[in-house]
Amino acid sequence: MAPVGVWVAGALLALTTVMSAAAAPPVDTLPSDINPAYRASTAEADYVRREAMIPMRDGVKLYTLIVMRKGVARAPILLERTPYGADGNLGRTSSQRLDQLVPASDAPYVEDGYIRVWQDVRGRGRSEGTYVTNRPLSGPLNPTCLDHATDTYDTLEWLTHNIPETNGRVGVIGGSYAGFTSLMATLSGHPALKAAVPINPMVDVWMGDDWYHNGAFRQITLNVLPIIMATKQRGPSTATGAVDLYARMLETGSAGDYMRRYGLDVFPAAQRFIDHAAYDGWWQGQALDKLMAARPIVTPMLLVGGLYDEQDLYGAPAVFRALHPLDKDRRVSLLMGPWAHMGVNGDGSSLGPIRFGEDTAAKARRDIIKPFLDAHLKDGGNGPDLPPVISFATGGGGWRRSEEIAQAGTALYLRGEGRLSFERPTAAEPKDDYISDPAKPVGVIARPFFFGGRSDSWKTSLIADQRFAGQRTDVLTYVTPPLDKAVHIFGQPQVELFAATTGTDSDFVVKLIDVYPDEMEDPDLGGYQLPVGMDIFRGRYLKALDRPAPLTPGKAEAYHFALPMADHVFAKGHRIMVQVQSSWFPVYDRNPQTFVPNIFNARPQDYRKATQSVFHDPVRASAVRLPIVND
Ligand code: PG9
Repeated sequence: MAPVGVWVAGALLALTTVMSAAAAPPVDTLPSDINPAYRASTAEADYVRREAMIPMRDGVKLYTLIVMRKGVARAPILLERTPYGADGNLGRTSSQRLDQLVPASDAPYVEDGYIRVWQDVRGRGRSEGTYVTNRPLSGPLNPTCLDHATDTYDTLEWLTHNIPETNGRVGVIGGSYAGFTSLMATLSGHPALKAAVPINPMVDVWMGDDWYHNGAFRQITLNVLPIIMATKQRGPSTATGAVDLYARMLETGSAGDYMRRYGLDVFPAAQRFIDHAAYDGWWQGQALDKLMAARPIVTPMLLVGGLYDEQDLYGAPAVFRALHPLDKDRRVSLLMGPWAHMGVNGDGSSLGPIRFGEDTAAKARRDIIKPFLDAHLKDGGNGPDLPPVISFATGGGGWRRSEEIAQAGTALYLRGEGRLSFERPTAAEPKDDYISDPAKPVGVIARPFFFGGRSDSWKTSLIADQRFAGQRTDVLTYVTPPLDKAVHIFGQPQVELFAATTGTDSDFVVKLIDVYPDEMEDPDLGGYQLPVGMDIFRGRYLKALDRPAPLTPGKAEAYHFALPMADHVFAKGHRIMVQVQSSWFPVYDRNPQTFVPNIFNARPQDYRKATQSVFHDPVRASAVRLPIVND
């Protein structure tokens, strides 16, 4: 039993505590151990780091990070305007060496005395102002006089007058969204802009980049929305957990249901996807290839595309196709490599199980991209006189320099008994049918489909072995005999599909595939069915891309659409395959196969089976036209 005195002291302390709590809150008087004066770079750092809030013409200031090796002079500037956080570009490692801090693909530039600049676009990161996703050019879709072209102009004006180490020559570079801002920069008209390297740029997000392909909605991209729209800083992707999105999206329903389930419908951009499901003025007015073709080609440009870009497969070739015929001064070149999205900045030795015999990305960065920038940005730079197209042919073709991209002139016909032939059908052949069931959509890859993280499925989805699909009864397969000589295609194959459905809406997916021999040096490649070009067309837009209309049940219609640009050699002994199917999940939302006003709001009962028919007869000769080149 404690002495009475202790009890009394305890009672007094408790009383004091109660009284003092009633009187005033406690104060933490300990000194802080945090010192914001800390700077990672010390006197031994080999670089200079500056930050600027650059004023735009409306007074909004954009956060701009400027780094360069100590001692540079008459240095070119390489600018990137990003929504993903400018100040995140000095964090590759923790070092006093600039070439160790910047992204690996930027090390050669800073090592070679470039001034590297990253800027948060208006309204993102540490920049002021209003963020508008892919802010349209000033004009019918943007009544302000403020866009990425004007922000670039004002930025270049400031950089060339406030960085004494510069030689006054600026290049812009960047990928994906920053590829979009790089293209917008070429419309700025600033005289200091001497070169642009748009990498996997977003160009037309309805025809073939991020959000739709020929009207089929790329719901998988919805997972990106919180990253760039939830806060000014880079946010997380959609909070689904690490799950098989094939299952999760299937159980959820329509793409609109997915938006609503995960709160993505709060974003104005998400609502715009629903409101502008067709190729209306909203999307047509932002088609950057067309906008650029309507303006003079002033800035030398090296467009970089990936043959296996799971996100922006369309953009770079589309801009090239639009500008090349107008490019009298040979200012525009296209570089295509066997890369997934942004793969040119990584290791280009392989993609999935496919190996390319060299690090194609390192070669492109070292021997093509940097010499292009050196020539246009360094004092006394000249050349290189790049050809219009530089491309790496998969299938063993290697690098090639070309004046033109080939036209798709050679028809490969779908024939009876699953044959594929260069011979057009001359006699009647029965149509081929399959039952398309929206409850069991064909996967983009064999399940599971993970988004992001270490098991990311998206990155290699365009190079995935297609044997999983060919086994399904709702996928039609047509294949040639083993080739007696190599067939090299270099351009966009053209689909000419004669098809009917018992439904009133339908998607058709056509896939051009290289079938490897059963026995290969690398057993993993034995019998591999390598996609060479694949795409989808949403039937409701058959008559007009801007006005959906129901299909007539049972009526054979001609579906004509392009497959993505390919540069591929079907080697001797390989076979060429075409697959036809009516879903491509979970990357694309399902077509309910009954015509509804807006598929984003399709109800469970709208999703119905349909019997699809593919015709291959003398009149309705379904085919894929190949852009064959003679090496
Ligand atoms: N093209 C990608 C993207 C941007 C914005 C919305 C959706 C996708 C990207 O920039 O990575």
